[in-house]
Parts: sequence; C-alpha cells; structure tokens
Amino acid sequence: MRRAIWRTRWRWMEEHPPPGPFRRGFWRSPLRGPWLTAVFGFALLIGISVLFVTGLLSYAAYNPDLGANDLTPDKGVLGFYLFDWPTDPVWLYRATQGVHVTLGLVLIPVLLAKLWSVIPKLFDWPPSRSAAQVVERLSLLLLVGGAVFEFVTGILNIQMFYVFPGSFYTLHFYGAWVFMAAFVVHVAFRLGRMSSALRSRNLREELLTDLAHTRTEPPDPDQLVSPNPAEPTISRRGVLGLVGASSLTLFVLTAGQSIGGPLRRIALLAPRGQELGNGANDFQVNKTAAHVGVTPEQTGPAWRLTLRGGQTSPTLSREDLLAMPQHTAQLPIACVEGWSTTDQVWTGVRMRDLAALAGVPEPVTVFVESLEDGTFGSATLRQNQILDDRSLLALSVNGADLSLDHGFPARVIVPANPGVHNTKWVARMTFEA
Ligand SMILES: Nc1nc2c(c(=O)[nH]1)N[C@H]1C(S)=C(S)[C@@H](COP(=O)(O)O)O[C@H]1N2
Ligand SMILES: [Mo]
Repeated sequence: MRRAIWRTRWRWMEEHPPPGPFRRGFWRSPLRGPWLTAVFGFALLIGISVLFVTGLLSYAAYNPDLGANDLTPDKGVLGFYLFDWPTDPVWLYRATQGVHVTLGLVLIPVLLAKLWSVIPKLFDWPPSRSAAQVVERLSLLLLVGGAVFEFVTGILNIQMFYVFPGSFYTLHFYGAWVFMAAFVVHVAFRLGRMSSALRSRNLREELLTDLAHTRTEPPDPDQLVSPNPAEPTISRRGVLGLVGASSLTLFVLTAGQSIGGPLRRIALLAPRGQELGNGANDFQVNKTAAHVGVTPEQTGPAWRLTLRGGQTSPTLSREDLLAMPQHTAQLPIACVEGWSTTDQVWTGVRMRDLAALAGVPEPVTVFVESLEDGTFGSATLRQNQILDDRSLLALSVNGADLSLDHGFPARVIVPANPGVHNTKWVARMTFEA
C-alpha cells in the first residue's frame, strides 16, 4: 500500500519537473551526445592518469620520508609507494614536473568541454530515483568538485597566488587522493559505455563533416542527447577544433618554461617562463634575497658555514671553501611550479667532501639550513644525493660568483633534485650517519 503511494508520487514528480534546467527540453545543443562526451572523457582518462602518476613522482622526489621535507600529516599511509628518488638522469625532475604542470594546463579546455557536455545530468530529475543513483550522484559531486579543486589549486600555485589556508602542497596532495578515488569509481562505472560510444561513430568521418551535414546523435539511454535539439551553429569537428586549438594555445604559451629553446620566449602565461639576459646569473630566480629578507650584511665577509654532526663543528668562510678542491657540474634548476632552466655550469665544493670535513664520512642524511628561516629555508637530502659526485655546495655559476639572488655566498645544487631542495644562502649543514 505504502509502496504504491510512493510509486505514484515518484511518477508524479518525474512527470512534473520544476521549470528551467530540470526539464530535459531546456538543453537544446544538437551536439551533446554520448560520442562527443566519450571523446573528451577518453582524453581526460589518459591525461588525468598521467597527471596522477607525475604528481605521485613529484611527491616521491620531495623525499617525504625525511621528516623535515614534508609536514603533511598521515602522509605515511598515502606514501606507501615511496622510493629513493634517483640523481640520474639529471633532467628527471625537469621532465616529470614539466609534464605534470604543462599537461594540467593543456587539459583545462578538455575538462571544461567535458563538463559542458554532461551538464544536463547535473539537473537530473527526480534528484533521487534509487539508492544506486544517489550514490552515483554523490560520487559525481566528489569527481567534479575534486577535478575543479585540483585544477584550481594547481593553477593558483603555478601563477604564484599563494592564497591557501595552510600549505598548497598538503591541499593538492590530499585533494588528489580524494579526486582519484572518485575518478576510479567513475571510470569503473562508465568505461564500457565510453568505449561503445567511441565506436558508435568514426572520428575521421566526424572530422570531414561540415556544419550543413551535422546531425544530432541518436537518442541514448543516458539521455545526453537533447529531446528537441536546436539547429546546429557549429559542427562537431568545429567543437573538437575549438577545444584542440585552445589546448594547443595553452601549450605554446607555457611549455617553453620547461622545454626551453625557442618556445621559452613565448611562454607568456608562465610567470617565470622567460630568460632574463645573457649574463652568467641571468636565469630564473625563484625568491629574491630581498623578498625573503636576506641582507648583503649577512652574506658579506662575516658569513660562515657551520658543519655539524661530527665531534667538532668546523666553521668555514667563503675563502676556506674556495681553498678546497673545486668541482664542476652541469645541472638544471627544476621548480615544482613547472619552470626549469637548461643546464647551468655550477662550481663549488662536493657535498661529500663537506661530510668528510664534518667528520661524518658516510652520511645517511644532511639537514641544510639557510640564513633565511622561512618554509624554503631548509631541506633534508638523502644519502644517494649527498654521495653523488655532482652534488655541490656551489659558489659560482657559469664562471661567475653566484649572485645574491641565486644564493651567494653558497647554495646547494643536486642532480634531479626538485628546485625547492636546492637551498640558497646556506648557513649550516648537519650530517647524520
Ligand atoms: N633559502 C631559500 N632557498 C631556496 C628558495 C627559497 O625561497 N629560500 N627557493 C627554492 C626554490 S622553490 C627553487 S625553485 C630554487 C630556485 O633557485 P634560483 O632562484 O637560484 O633559480 O631555489 C630554492 N632554494
Ligand atoms: Mo621552486
């Protein structure tokens, strides 16, 4: 009896949706349909998988097992896959992080197109038909919310709008796991429909079809296709071209910040894309000395480097360091924000010579501290990084003394290390055996 009443109520609701977007006839684009949605979905499936993997790699490169490098609480559970980040090839982090950031930007138009293509589903009526449908809609909320959250936080960070409550890094990291959980559920539910929708039309034929011959897709069980489509004002190939051209534009205007070469000059959307000049120190600066409050007095003749960890704690002046054996390595700076330099020629003292001098010839870690005591003022390096012959406490770059902004009197440079761990204006190094 009760059931019957409910059933009639539901039917009544189904037949009387509120006006506006809740009525299927409100959505009239003749292009919406399973095939178009599947094309965008397929691009996102591949792209987001690569974003996730490169994001996880970025996290591993951060060396979060070393307490000082990452204060994300409970990272242990989510960091189950961590491994020792290698120092070879030297461009490894340049590549993984360049792909992460560039791909993230390039996918923005695809994400927007995908959301546009399924927007009528947001207004599905009645809002809850069955328990399964409620669960699916909640998972879609996490999916869409998670995608928007990850893209927005990522973009804000690379554009240097640090407006986050707490650390960007923690938010983006947790957000990624929540988003990926929803993503996996979504893919599991929709993979079959995506592949049959992809097979329902021929891509090459679509690309040859002009506006005059553009027809609506046949009605589909998911009801993406409009029941009373308007006349098309753009062809399917037009939409694909628009999205593709937008992605390509974003690529061209940002990729140069990591790829370098001629593209660098037109990396206009990247705040640290372009190069500054031809001088030895004329490559990107992350934070200037003035910005972090490091003064010329602190870095003048009174500056000393303290080495800790052994029986004694020797202090060295810049002259003392210059009197030690000098080594040269060609290494890039590669920032987590996506920009990187081509190889610069760094000269200075080997990290492991300093370990020996400190009385810790077989160090497991070194904790490096800067004159600056902000968030980026310290980092911990791992054994394979300390012992690499190319890991230096650099005193000069490209044949000239380091500029104040690049970390004078001395800065860390380690192959394949995320830029943030190449600490500038080093004051103390504590080696642990
Ligand atoms: N002390 C200190 N070291 C620092 C930073 C900082 O803000 N303070 N920024 C780091 C980051 S995020 C990067 S990408 C590199 C950039 O080095 P560069 O400015 O010499 O290019 O320096 C790293 N070292
Ligand atoms: Mo950075």
